[in-house]
Amino acid sequence: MKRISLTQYLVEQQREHGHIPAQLRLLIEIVARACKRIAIAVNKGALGEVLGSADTENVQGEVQKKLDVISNEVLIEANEWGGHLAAMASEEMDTIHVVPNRYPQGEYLLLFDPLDGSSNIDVNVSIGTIFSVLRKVTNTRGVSEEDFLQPGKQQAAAGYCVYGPQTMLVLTVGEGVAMFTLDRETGSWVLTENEVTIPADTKEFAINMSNMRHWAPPVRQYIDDCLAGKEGPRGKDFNMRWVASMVADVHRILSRGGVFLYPWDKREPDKPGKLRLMYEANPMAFLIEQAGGQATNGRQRILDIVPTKLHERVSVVLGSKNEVQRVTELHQAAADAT
Ligand code: P6P
Repeated sequence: MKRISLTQYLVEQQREHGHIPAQLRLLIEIVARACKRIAIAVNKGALGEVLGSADTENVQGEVQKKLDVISNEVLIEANEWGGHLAAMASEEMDTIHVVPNRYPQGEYLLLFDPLDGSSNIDVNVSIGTIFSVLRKVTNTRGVSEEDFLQPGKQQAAAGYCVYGPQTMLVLTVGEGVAMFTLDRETGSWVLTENEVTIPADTKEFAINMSNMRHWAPPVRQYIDDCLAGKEGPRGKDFNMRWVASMVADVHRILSRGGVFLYPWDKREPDKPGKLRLMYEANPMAFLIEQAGGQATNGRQRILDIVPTKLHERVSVVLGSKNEVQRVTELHQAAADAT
C-alpha cells in the first residue's frame, strides 16, 4: 500500500468519491492537527506539569484530569475560526459551544470526547480522542442542542486518535476505515492501513469482569459460555482483554477482531449504560460497521438510536459481527421468555 499523507488521502477520496466537500476536508485536517498537539501534551507526562486532577468536575460529575481540560481547549481553539463548523459539543462541557459571531459559521457539527480513558493518564496506559461529525440539517439561523440530536447513521465522518506506543489516527468518511500513523520526525499523518476489516469471528472478549454480579442475565450467559471454553457451548477457548480505554480496546478490535461489551448493569438501573451515545458509541459504531463489524446496545443497532439528550448514555456491544449477533440473540431469547 502506498504510504501517502492524510491530505493526499482526503484529496484522492474527494476525487474518486466526490463526497468530501472542502469544508469537511478542512475539518478533518484541523482535528488531526489538534490531535497532534494533544499527543505532544500527553507524551510530556510529568515533564509537562499536565498529570493529575484539575480539581474541577465535568457535566458527568467526574473529576477532570488536567489533560481532559487541556485537550478540550485545544479542540475548541483549533476549530473555532475555520468557518467549517456551526457548533461543537464535548463530554467535558455541559452545553454546546457555538462558534463566536466574529467567525463565519459552517454547516458541520463536531462532537468529541477530548481525552477518553482518563483513569489511565497517570499510569501511562493508552488513551485517546474520539470525534464525530454531523451536518447541521436545519436551515434555521443559529444553532441549538436540538441540531445535534441526530441518529449516528447521519454522521458525515468519525474517528479517533489513540495515544499509545504509536500515535494513530483512525478515520471513516463512509468509504471504509483508514489508519494513519504519526511520523514524529516530519509531523505528518502517514497512511499505514487502508480498507480495515474486522474478522466475523473471534476468540477474544473485552468487558470489565468485576461488574459480573451486576449484569443482566443475557450478558452473564454470553460471558459464562465464553468462559466455559472448549468444553462449553462455544466449543473454543476465549481470551480476555480490558484496557479501560475504549479507544485502545476498539483499536485492538479493528486491528485483529474481538468483541467489546459495556452493558447496562443494576448499579444504576435507570441509566441504559455507562458510555455516551453521541461522542463515544456513535463514532465507534460508525467505524466498526465500516470495517464490517456490528455495534448494538444489546438489542438494536446503535446508529439507529435517536438521541433525546446530548449526554445520553447507552449500552455497547461491538466488534466481530457473529459475536455481537450472538449477544443480540441471547437478549431476544430472554425477551421472548418473559
Ligand atoms: P471502567 C473510560 O473512562 C471509559 O469511558 C471508556 O473509555 C472505557 O471503556 C470505560 O470507561 C472503562 O470503564 O468501569 O472499566 O473503568
